[in-house]
Parts: sequence; C-alpha cells; structure tokens
Amino acid sequence: VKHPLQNRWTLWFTKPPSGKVGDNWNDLLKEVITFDSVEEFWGVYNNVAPVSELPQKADYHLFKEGVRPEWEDPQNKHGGKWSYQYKNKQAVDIDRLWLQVMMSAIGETLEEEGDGEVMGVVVNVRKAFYRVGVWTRTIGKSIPGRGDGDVAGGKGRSSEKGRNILLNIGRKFKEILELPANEQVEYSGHTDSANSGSTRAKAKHVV
Ligand code: M7G
Repeated sequence: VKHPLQNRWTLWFTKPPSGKVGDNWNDLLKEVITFDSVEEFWGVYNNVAPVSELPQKADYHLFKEGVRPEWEDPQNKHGGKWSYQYKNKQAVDIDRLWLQVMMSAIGETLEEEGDGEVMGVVVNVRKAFYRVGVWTRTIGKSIPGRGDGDVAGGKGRSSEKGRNILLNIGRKFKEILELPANEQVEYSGHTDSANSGSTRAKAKHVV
C-alpha cells in the first residue's frame, strides 16, 4: 500500500564546483528523482547522503515537480525565500532538521490549503554555515495579469492577505527549524538575489 502525497516532488542536487573553468550553475544542478508517495520518499531519503556528509558548496533542493529550483523559473521569478543560517555547524543536528523541513514540505504543513505559495525547500552546505530555506511563489503581492487578484490583493500591490500568508509561512518555518524567539528568519525576493549575484540580499521581512 502506498500513501499518496498531495503533490509530486523532485529532489535536486547541486554538485560542488570542480574548480575548472566552465563550472556554471546549470552544469552543477542535477535532477535526482521524482516521487509522490510517503514510501517512495523514505526510499529516496535512505539512499542519498545525509546533509552532514555533503562537501562544501553542495545543496539539496526539494521542489514541486515542474518547478526548477532557480530564480529564473517562471513559477519562482516573482517570488522569494525565507532563510536561516546555522553558523555553528558542529552544534546543529542538520540531518534531523533537514528531514523535518522536507517532511513539512511534502506533508504540506508550511502553509494553509489553497495558499499555493510553497515551491520548495533548500539546504546549502557552506564553509561557515548551513543555510535552510523555503521558496515562495510570490513576495506577498499578486502578480498583475495573472488573475489572482482575489487571492493576494490585486494589481501587484502588497496586500494585507498576501503579506499574512507569507508571514505565516515564515513563522511555521521558524518553528520547524526549532529556533528560539530571539533568532531571526529573513525573507528576501529572488530579484534582489539575482541582481546582487548572491543570496545576501537585503531582507524584506523578518520573523
Ligand atoms: P547561493 O547558493 O544561493 O548562495 O548562490 P551562496 O552565495 O551562499 O553560495 C551561490 C551562487 O550560485 C550565486 O551567486 C549564483 O551564481 C548561483 N545560483 C544560485 N541560485 C539559487 C541560482 C539560481 O537560481 N539561478 C542562477 N542562475 N544561479 C544561481
């Protein structure tokens, strides 16, 4: 018996650069596998390296099928992400936390039914930190011309409702990351990340 998930999910992996010329984002990003049941999820989980054993500059991305884990994807380009960096890599049980993050994605507990904001979750292994993130489809605004004005407030303006959906996802994510109240989870738009060439863009929201 298979227990179906609400969505189909694809696991992606970013290989660390080899150091040769021509190492670019697109060559390093690899699609691993797509699954749609709880049992298949465990099969995948038990067959990939735990985050704690990945080399520096590696990433895992778990995204809804059909969404590439990139700013440029049509379903991400108006969006952004909540993220947090664990700077004490020795002290954090990243394997357990990343499992919790993945389970919150496939179990659809990051958002309310119908929000349709969560695109995927990410973990980055870096020299000085582990960064975990959740990518959302919008930055709390509706997208002009897409006909979703009722959902997020219309005409591309920031709306109270869109903003609340976003903040609730951030709060839930912070809970899943087991962070104390005095730690901050930050939101930034992908356009800012793309323009600054890195994730260190100015945070738009904090929870
Ligand atoms: P990062 O992994 O988000 O943060 O981006 P880091 O600076 O802590 O490592 C690292 C680099 O990977 C960026 O400067 C880009 O060159 C590339 N990169 C990362 N992402 C998420 C994307 C993306 O969505 N699209 C493209 N084109 N490049 C990306």
